[in-house]
Amino acid sequence: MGFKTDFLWGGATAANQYEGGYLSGGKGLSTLDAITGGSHESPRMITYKTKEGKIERVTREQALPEGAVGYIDEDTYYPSHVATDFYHHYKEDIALFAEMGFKCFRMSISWARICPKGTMEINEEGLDFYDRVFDELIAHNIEPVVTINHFDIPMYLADEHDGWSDRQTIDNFIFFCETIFKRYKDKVKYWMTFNEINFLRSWTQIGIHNNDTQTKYQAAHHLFVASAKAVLLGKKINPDFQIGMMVAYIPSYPLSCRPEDVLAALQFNREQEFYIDVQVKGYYPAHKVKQFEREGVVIKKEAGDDELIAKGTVDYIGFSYYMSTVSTANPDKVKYVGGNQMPAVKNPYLEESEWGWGVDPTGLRIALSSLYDRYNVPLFIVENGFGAVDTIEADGSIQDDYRIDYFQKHVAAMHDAVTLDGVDLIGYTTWGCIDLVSAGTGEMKKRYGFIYVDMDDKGNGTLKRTKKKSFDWYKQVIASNGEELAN
Ligand code: P53
Repeated sequence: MGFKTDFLWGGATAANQYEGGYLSGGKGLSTLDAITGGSHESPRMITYKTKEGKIERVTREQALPEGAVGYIDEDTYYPSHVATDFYHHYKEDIALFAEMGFKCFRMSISWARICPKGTMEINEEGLDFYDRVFDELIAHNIEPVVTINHFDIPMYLADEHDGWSDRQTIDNFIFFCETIFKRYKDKVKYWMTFNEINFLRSWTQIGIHNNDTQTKYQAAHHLFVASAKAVLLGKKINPDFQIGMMVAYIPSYPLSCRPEDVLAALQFNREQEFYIDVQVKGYYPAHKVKQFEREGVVIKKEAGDDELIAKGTVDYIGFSYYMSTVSTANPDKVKYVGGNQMPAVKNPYLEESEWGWGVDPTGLRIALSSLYDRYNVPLFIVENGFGAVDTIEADGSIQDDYRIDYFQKHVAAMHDAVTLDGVDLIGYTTWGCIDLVSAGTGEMKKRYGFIYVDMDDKGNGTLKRTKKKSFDWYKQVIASNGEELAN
């Protein structure tokens, strides 16, 4: 026996990287509408206006001055504005997903499309857009899987409330959740609250200006309370809802068997597992409480927060898996390589993508096993994939055998985790099943899709869709429920 008969095969996307239509149909601005493209060498930049009216830029890792507001510069190209235009191509795209045999499709709802300022005002046209998308999916027997919030926040909330550092953002978010839960309760069953909650990227993602540790962890606490409230509310609205959390899982290996290296790897892994602990076990783990004490981080909690977090635990763990990493107690002694989230120690046993991500299918089996052993709840791989430059051949075809190779190995590792380790895996959605904007670099040329979209890094292109070689390969994988992986 291999994968379950109702295994959720599909693909994954996010509104700000795929949808476009950034001002269409009454949508408000999102923080990500003010972030430029970038590349492997040059970071994406946030454009903002200072209190004094000066236009300036910082990277996502840097703080914005107090009182700064997001700004959109007329001469600058912002990839989210058109992205790959799902907004106008959803029918065509969904038909292609159906042709591949998708059982599910992961997408996110743009908060600023439903609540333009993030406050309690609703934009009916935004709700109507997602109604049409869900209806189209359902007509093709594709189960929608919805990320409630993927990497952004309405710009107004970031600028006027300092995003998630303000406790009131919880209420605004819950209003948004209530609106979409009620509206789509008979169309959507699978939800997850915050995409990659362990990557708390300052202003763009959580709307905070000052990104010191204290502010970040206070914001994280508000995210936890919001997630717990969303779970409890969702279950009231429809007890059949399956509501998960979502984490970027990058398992880390010790560089050597030196106990100090092993401890360094444990500490690396624990930092991401902290977010799972809170949302799955329902409490802050002891090591985090100790770290807060040591570092003078004081989390302001309201009465009842701990109970809420304990009660509002999630149904499943959704996670992204792209790569593994290596930890050492002597970071100065080693070479650092790519990965656009964190500097990583090179693993000599692995090959890397052009963007320095270490390709490690066995790491996926390790991830699945450690997560299942530790939490014992269903797992859902909601992102996995290979970002690469694709070339169009003279005959118009795209021979992406490197992508097929990556997926073959990862699906085989999943198969082992299910059949040999007994992991309860409910689904697999490959990242960027159709080409979209890279979150890390803002590029188009870092492509993940089975479907090519004619669009470049500067925003030129016809947006025409073309099937790559991997399109038929994935179709065969789904048709055989993950048994036939041959190219
Ligand atoms: P891009 C870095 C490391 C692991 C996951 O990433 C990451 C990132 C993003 O910088 O994010 C997820 O586009 C994320 C998606 C993103 C995808 O991985 O940088 O949930 O939004 O596009 C791939 O190649």
